[in-house]
Amino acid sequence: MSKPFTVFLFIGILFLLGSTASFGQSHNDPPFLQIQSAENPITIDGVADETDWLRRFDFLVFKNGFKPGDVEFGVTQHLLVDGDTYLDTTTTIVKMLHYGTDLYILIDSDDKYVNKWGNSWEGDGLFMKIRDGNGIDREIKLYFNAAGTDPDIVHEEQVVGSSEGVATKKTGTVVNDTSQIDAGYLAELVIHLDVLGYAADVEEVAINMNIFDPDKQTGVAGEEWNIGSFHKSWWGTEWGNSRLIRLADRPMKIAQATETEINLDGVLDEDFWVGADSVIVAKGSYTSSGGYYAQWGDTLNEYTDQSEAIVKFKHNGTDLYIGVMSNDSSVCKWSPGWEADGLFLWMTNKGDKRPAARMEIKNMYFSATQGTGAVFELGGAAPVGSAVGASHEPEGTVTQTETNGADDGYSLETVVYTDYYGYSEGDTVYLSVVIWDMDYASADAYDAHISDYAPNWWGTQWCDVNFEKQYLYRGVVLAFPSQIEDQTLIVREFALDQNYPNPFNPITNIRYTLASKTNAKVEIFNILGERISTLSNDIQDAGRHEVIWNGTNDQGKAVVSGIYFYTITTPQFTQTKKMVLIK
Ligand SMILES: [Ca+2]
Ligand SMILES: [Ca+2]
Ligand SMILES: [Ca+2]
Ligand SMILES: [Ca+2]
Repeated sequence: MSKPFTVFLFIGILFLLGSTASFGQSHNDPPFLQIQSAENPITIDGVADETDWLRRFDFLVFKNGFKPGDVEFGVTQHLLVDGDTYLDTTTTIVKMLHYGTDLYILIDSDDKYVNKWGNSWEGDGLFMKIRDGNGIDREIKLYFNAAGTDPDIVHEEQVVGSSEGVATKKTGTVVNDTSQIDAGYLAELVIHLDVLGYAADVEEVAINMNIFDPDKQTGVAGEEWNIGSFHKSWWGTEWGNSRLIRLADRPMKIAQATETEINLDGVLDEDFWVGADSVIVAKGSYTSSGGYYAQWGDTLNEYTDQSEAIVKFKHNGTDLYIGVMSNDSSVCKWSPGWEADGLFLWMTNKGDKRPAARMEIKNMYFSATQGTGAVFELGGAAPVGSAVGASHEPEGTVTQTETNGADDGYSLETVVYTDYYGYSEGDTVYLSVVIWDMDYASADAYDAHISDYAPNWWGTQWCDVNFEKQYLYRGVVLAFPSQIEDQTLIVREFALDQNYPNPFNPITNIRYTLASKTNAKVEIFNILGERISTLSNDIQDAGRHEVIWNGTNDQGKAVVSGIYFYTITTPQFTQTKKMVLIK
């Protein structure tokens, strides 16, 4: 055993002691929210008429006794202080989006009494803290605290210029007046993360958030406890521990050019797939837009599996190559309906981001016969012959049955002939990617007490509550061979990121940054320090890079569950991190 492996073992022990890795997400008090990129900047005017607000994505509901739904998340805790017999019933919805480093927050309240809390410094509205780029929590407030008849909302911030907030009163709302029932208020807030010291590639920000709701007050001293009541609720703890927002969802990916013809067999073993620009389509991902999770069979069941898929992009001329690797543990069709596991693409014609008719490309497990592969279909207005596809199921996967134990996922290759849609090399192809995930839905084993249903997406097609409107398409650039991998990212120093997902089964994504053009070797080691696999070893450009490890060794054999290490070695820099494979 050579010297570096002792170091690996030592790091491993430290990680074992300190690791509490978890990537599940509860519908009450979620530890993080996945924040979708808005298609356009939001106008901060207290009017939520932007299409981006109408789309379907995760949001918080601050309400006493709230029951969470598919995308509606309950917050951490509530406190109701009731000075008389009045029982507050306010619902406050908080939605978040981002556009680059601008974080948008929408507050939609149906508060029956919008007012200042007696003559104190408090009042109805939002009180939050956001951790800045130096790790310091900064307060931002947007609340009705001015005295007198019907004042406007007050905006306060600790870091000057870091935010802007505007509210409108709903029709019938008069602030600091108890003579009638109010209809509530609507507020918009933007937080400029760059002003708070974050770089353009910020992925995660810690916040906590309080909604304060005093009622039956007119802003007069002495009313606080004698007449009124207040309800407050918060996400995080009231002023302490934080929750995370994940705001990657980059709306653009770069399909690098290859001159190698794809072998269309569903197996992503062509050299060009290594390091291809990709999106991890999954709940809580830093790169995809969102999704939802439904247990249609039985709301009481405990099954919470949500598969993760990596979607990769390359191109050869105007042929767009799309590769999918999924760790789906139950590969099947949803036997009560038409839906099935797999890839569902919506295409656009060049210059038309709001197509009049659906253009569908499906590479999905529609055949209900046990052991069958994915079925490739063009649907809607997609031109005949405009795409082809194939699937591959590893040995451990037997589709359309649950009786042989958990499946080992699947992989897909799809080629879209984008010239059918009017695109040329160098263009940005607008499309929407959905990865469907039905579990325990096979006709021979459908179990209403277990089955579930979880589409996740990049872009989105069914994004409003009616599943049919407010389309959102993401861009894939058919890059000329000379184009830089990702011009939007700022390269500062060498870095090796934590793999994602982690723990994983069996696919994980390893990202790193090179400060200069150099030879970069990425290798996988087991806990004994034996090299399992070499993922890359060549001269690479400065910038962000990523490689996928699919849980196999250099001989293509699947490795066992356990702790593994990945290491990057360049002439200037070397670093090792731990990851956990759980089957
Ligand atoms: Ca607005
Ligand atoms: Ca109130
Ligand atoms: Ca292939
Ligand atoms: Ca599935």
